[in-house]
Amino acid sequence: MAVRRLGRPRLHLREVDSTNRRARELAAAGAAHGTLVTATAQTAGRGRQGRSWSAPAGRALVLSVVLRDPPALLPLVAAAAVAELAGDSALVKWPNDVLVDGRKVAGILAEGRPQESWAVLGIGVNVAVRMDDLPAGLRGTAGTLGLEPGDVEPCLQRLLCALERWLAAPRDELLAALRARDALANREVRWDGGAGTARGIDDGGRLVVQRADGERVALEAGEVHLASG
Ligand code: BT5
Repeated sequence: MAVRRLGRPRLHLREVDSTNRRARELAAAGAAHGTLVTATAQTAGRGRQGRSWSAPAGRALVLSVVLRDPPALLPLVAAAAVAELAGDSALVKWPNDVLVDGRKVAGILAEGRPQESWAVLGIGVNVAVRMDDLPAGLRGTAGTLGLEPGDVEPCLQRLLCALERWLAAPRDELLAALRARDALANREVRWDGGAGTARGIDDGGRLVVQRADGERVALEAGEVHLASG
């Protein structure tokens, strides 16, 4: 079996503002592929587009890993790995929200420097989070794996193994796995600039959406919302 490269070296912090911010510093300073930053408590976790991520101390998995020469579909690779961790019933809301019973159990933030060919992949998973641990505004949409604090570290190890496998997997396998877990398939959605029905993920990892007039558009990136919620 191939030697696992993700997670070595590992910097574990008792408390940090954002593991992604810390890992980006390390990446910019030349950290090796696989360098991992984890934390027990993250006080200013970041989401996409300036949003924030809540991670109740000791109950959530928060990690950031430095990747050299990351694949083009990194967010989808990460989503496949996180969905595997979250179990057979987990679905992926393109491009990278992982849902269980329609609730978001994990968030993924891939940031990079294409010109320097590195990325920092940040993942937060609600491993043992109870709804009362989260801000009231999230209790209607957030979900949890429902495990115990002692499961955070085993989940990290499982996730790193899954990530390594999906990073090495052929694109058609990755896309097949995501299509089998597509939370948006045939659902009514809204996106920046339109509304319509989601029609699956194409061979380039784009989300295909169909407008009411029948025209199909492939979305490269960005926000897609379920029209019903
Ligand atoms: C994400 O952004 O979902 C990416 C989150 C990435 C967090 C990890 S933790 C380790 C690493 N270090 C960091 O600083 N970040 C990464 P986005 O798709 O923009 O979603 C953000 C939204 O998710 C928020 O505006 C909330 O509505 C919701 N949210 C925040 N915390 C949540 C939680 N614990 N569970 C479920 N939903 C949450």
